[in-house]
Amino acid sequence: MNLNPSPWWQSSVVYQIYPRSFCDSNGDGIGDLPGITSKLDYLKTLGVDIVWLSPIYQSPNDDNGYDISDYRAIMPEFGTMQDFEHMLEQMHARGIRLMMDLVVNHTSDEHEWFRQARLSRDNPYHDFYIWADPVEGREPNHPTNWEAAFNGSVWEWNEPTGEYFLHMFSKRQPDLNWENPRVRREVHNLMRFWLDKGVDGFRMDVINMISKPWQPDGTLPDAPRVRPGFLQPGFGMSLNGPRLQDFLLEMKQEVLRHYDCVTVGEAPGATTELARVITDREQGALDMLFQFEHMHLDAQPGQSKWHLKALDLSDLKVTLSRWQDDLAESGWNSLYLNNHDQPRSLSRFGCDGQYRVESAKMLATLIHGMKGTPYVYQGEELGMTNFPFQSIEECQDIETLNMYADAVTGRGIDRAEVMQAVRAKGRDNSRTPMQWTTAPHGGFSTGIPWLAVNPNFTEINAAAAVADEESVYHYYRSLIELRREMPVLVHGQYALLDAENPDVYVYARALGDERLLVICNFRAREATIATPSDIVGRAYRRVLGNWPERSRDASQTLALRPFEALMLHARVTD
Ligand code: TEU
Ligand code: CA
Repeated sequence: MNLNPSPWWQSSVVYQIYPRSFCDSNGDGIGDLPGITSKLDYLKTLGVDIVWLSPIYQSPNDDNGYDISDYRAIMPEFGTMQDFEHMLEQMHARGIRLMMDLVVNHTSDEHEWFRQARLSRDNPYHDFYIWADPVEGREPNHPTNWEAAFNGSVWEWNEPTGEYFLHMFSKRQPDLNWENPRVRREVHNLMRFWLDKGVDGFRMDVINMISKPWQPDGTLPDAPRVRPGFLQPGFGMSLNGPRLQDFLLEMKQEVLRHYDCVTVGEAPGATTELARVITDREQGALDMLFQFEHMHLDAQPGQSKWHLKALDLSDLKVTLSRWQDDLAESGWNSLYLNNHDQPRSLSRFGCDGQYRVESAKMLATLIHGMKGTPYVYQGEELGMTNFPFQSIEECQDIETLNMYADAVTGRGIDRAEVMQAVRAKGRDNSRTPMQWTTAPHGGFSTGIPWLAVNPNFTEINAAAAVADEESVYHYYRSLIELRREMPVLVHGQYALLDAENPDVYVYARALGDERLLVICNFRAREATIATPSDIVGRAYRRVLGNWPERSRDASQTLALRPFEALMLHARVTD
């Protein structure tokens, strides 16, 4: 056992708010800070410990706030600095901590640094960004062949200086040059600005992209050619670069270690080896990472997320178990199935029709039973579903819009086929407004919401869920409460059981003589498992389940109903 007491964020549950879609207080159709403040009692009753707020800073909203033009100002649509301070005070008054989004791999092209940087090669801010000359004798003459995350080249021409600048996302999100110590100092300063205001930590956007793979001659390498044409997948080229650790350890030394705060680094392409190093309690720089391996399991291997594939449950077992096992001794996991970039997990891995409630609870059980810090994304606790997008006009997300244009206009792919991918994977699925009541627009706004509310709000909404003891909401409440009551949920060792079962995910948590068994049927039909040996012939207690309790004999097999989830507790003293 670790001699140091366990830090507060290890026994916490985090709730993510996407401010644009949470609650609109003034009828302009856009969620805002006073709207969030008005719902804090709802979050308090749910029981969450930390709120992660997606970006609320000044931004032209090319990527909904992930393109920041002033790190110290609040986006006027969301409110004022007074609104922010009031919200923070009200959170703290309820014992809820606040984790801010830190987006410092790139800025907006409207940030003052970039406005200056693009003016001339000798501007003092020029070196805040990443520039390269055209390559003579190649067509196109781009410095590398990388395709941006939101389609097109990562290189955009800047006429005044006669150079290209690098943008891993949209061309309005230029990447910062982390090799420049002045950039790092500016980032440290803005982090201190928010920590000194009293915020309790950061979720760091694509933080493992900040170190680029510079070659000795000062250029960046081409991506391997995996398909015809000039542009090749470029995202992976900028992940886990050579100086990532240096930059993060410096950030810890300069800023993080001076505050009692929590950090989670968003890290696509992170391996467990990297996570062990980065999230080691003594030597590491961050508390935990968002890894993405389990988010790629329903895409064709080696293809983009839009190439759909049904989830094979055994892939999910292998992946999540590896993260549990490899981080058992050092490092810490974050646990999630949803966020503002992912479709609703219920529609994705469960069933959003007949067994909506059962499968939402089943997926919640899977995640909240594991070792790590669970994240709940707004509306997940209501069992919100994907949106039935029929046409691209209903979408707002830059990733989806660019992909659609590239596929339909650029490559002549059938619209219906592309819309099928948008319905399955588009980021707007999770960004539709929070469904509060049966009032027009789900009670999210008295005006016209910036993105349409899912028509199923009449049935799926917070008011109905709070009133119904059997709702998904109350199940989440129970799970969150259990984490507070049962140390085995926080600290227990994880072990996968019945690995070969194609329908049911079963695992155990062990702490001292305590055993907690988590059993999740992923199918819309009955299934059977071998009774876990820890409970064979033993008295055990059903801690939680999503179907009415029924008596079970102590036989060798255990029968499960459609999407049934169980948490069973036993002591193995005898
Ligand atoms: O996401 C980065 C990321 O790797 C993704 O999940 C990304 O959305 C991907 O394209 C999904 O297919 C972060 C933010 O969470 C996302 O909202 C931003 O758009 C992105 O960084 C750029 O800041
Ligand atoms: Ca508003």
